[in-house]
Amino acid sequence: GEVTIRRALLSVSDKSGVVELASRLAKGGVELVSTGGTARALRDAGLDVRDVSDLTGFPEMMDGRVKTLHPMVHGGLLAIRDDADHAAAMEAHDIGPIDLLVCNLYPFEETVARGAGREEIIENIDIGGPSMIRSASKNHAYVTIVTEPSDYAALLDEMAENDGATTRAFRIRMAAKAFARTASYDAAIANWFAWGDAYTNELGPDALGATPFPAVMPLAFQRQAELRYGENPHQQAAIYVGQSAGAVGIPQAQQVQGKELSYNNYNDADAALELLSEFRGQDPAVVIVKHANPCGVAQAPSLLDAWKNALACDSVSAFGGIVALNRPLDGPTAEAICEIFTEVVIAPGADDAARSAFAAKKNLRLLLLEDLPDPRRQGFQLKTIAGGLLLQGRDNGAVVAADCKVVTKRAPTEQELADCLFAWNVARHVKSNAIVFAKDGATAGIGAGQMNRRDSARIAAMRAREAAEAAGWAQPRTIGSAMASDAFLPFADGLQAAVDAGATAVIQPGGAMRDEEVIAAADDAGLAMVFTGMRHFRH
Ligand code: 93A
Repeated sequence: GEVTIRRALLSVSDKSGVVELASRLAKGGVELVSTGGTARALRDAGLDVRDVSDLTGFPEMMDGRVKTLHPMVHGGLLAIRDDADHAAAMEAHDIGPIDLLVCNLYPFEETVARGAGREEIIENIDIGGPSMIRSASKNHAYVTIVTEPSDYAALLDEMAENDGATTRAFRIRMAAKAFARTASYDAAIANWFAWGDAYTNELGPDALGATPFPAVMPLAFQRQAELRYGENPHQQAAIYVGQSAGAVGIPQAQQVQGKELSYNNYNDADAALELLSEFRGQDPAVVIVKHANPCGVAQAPSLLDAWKNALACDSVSAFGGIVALNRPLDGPTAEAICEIFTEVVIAPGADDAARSAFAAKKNLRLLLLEDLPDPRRQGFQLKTIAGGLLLQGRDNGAVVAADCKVVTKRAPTEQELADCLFAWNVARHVKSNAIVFAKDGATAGIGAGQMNRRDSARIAAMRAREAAEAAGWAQPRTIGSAMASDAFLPFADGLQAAVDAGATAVIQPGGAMRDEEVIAAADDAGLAMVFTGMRHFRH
């Protein structure tokens, strides 16, 4: 079980903590062998180090591409110590055992992330390091592998507790970690070839076979945190982050105050951020999300008014919601938000007055995220199903005024068209079947997640009526509003729902068998209707 460490090979790109580790090893009588840069760092600190080139009898060559790829290294890592044949081979070739490998890799992921050129990226594909890590990990019966500076302390503790040796349990734990590291490293490389390089090199993605979906999907995500629990308390959960350059999302946000984000918080906050990103660079906008669906969205000249209008849409559902704003928070808006129970607030910044307003709400999580993600960015969405994975490109399709085809006798007024597009941009972020009424840059009623479109429309209209009662308005805001439907209205009854609610304009994809009937019903009621030609299912 226990193996005493007598000789260590250190070869690290990230040199943090390596001098401290090596001196502690040397003090314990461990012989140090090292590659060029690492050896230099150790020597500079006054340590006695043997060069790997001395061990192999070959110089490090070809710009360092070949330095440790040698039987003197891999024999020393892979030999089964108590196998007679292996021992004989070691004896015959004068191969000394290597008991500890400390190795971390050329920074491939970081090189890609900072937008380096192709040649530099290729040069940062580490070959010798992963080879050694795999050799050492395979032979964990005898060899200890450490791939992260954050594990140096654990290694030293382990050796201190075991008289300079490591236990089998420790070596297995470290080997598991090491193989996960080489797997994620190779996944990052494969991802870059498939989805990075393929789109920028002179051959283009067709060189890979004209599909953006590789035959085997490599995933390279790092665990950022373990979460208290999943969607329900009896489910375990964790959050992982990818390595893509310039990623902007909830995992990248700075948390200023409040408890740790829960699984549901991440999911809801992401939904809020994705919807808010539709208002990137536009007038002040506020999004309130509950259970991954918006329950109020508004845009106004002031952030405070946007908040009030968003809240007025459905103040019942907003309780315990997630609020996302596209402008730095000011004191009055923060105070207004504090009047109702809110789980998470996301904003690009918060002034002192806003921060002190929130400080009184210990549990409220305040997240700052300077940039909003580009709503039209490319990307992939992944979903697990029993026995498999579904992968699709993210829904980055966009509809602008020029795409809207007027199909009724009456064309929408400028205000109606603006409300149509506002409702449309919200509807695409509502779980299907989605119906959204909007007026004057604010949602008036939202119907989400129903199995038929007419029910979604009824719920949206009912919400608007209840909001009017709660606010003491003379009439619901659906009167004179625009209605958006995320997919085509299959029957005239969906259109009738808009008429009943008092809407004067409708935006929908069109393309149903009974479009003619739906258009006729709109004309009969004097409604203006536009077709987008694009639908936005979201389940
Ligand atoms: O270029 S390599 O793929 N060829 C090798 O033979 C090799 N051996 C170790 N890269 C190689 N390494 C890597 O060099 C290690 O994984 C480590 O990241 C780095 C340490 O180099 P230095 O000690 O010169 O800074």
